[in-house]
Amino acid sequence: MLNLVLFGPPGAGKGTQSEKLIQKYNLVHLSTGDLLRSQIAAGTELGMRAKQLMDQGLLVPDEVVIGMIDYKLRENQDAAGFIFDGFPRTVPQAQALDRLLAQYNTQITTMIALVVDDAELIRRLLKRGETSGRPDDRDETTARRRVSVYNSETAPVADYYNQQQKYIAVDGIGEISEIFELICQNIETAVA
Ligand code: B4P
Repeated sequence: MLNLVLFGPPGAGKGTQSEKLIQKYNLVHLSTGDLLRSQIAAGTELGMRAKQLMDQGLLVPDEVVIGMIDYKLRENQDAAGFIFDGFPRTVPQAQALDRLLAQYNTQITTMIALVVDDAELIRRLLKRGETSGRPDDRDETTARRRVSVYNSETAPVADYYNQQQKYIAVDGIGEISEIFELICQNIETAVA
């Protein structure tokens, strides 16, 4: 089973690269951002609570996203593997993911971290905001807050996987197709 964590700051290209990876490796795509936006679109109570935090560029509570991933893993027990996009975003989420996967006698194969500098991230988020309609992309203050939340709450997740010797950094600046090739080369080295 191939279980990938695609990691990186907001706007690093996790969603962009995930779309390509799921096709190549036949993986189930679990994006907590997409799952939360579906809850918002459906107008659920969970979605309404998440929206207040997401619109400000803040993280949704761990138990909410862990519960969503737990549900999706149970729903997809026949999958060839998973790509976790935007999850885990905190160390407790990473620990919970290990526990959840252990229930299915599997584990994370590798974590690919997309490395992009803050100025480029802000530029991409604001550019996406011109067309996405996403409230969290709408202004520079919110975009900067998201990058700052990443640096304080999410960056330590890289150490968690580094300690397990599963951390691989990939330069996330350049052509989307070139970055994809680099990611694939690293995955193939990791599973060889
Ligand atoms: P997410 O939906 O995960 O979104 P993201 O971090 O904004 O973006 P991503 O890295 O996927 O960027 P993309 O490919 O789109 O999170 C949204 C919010 O949900 C969070 O802030 C949080 O509130 C909440 N949330 C989600 N998961 C959570 C969790 N686990 N715990 C708690 N809260 C959680 O790329 C961005 C832009 O760059 C696009 O326009 C793209 O076209 C462009 N781009 C991509 N690659 C490029 C390249 N190589 N060159 C130039 N542009 C590129």
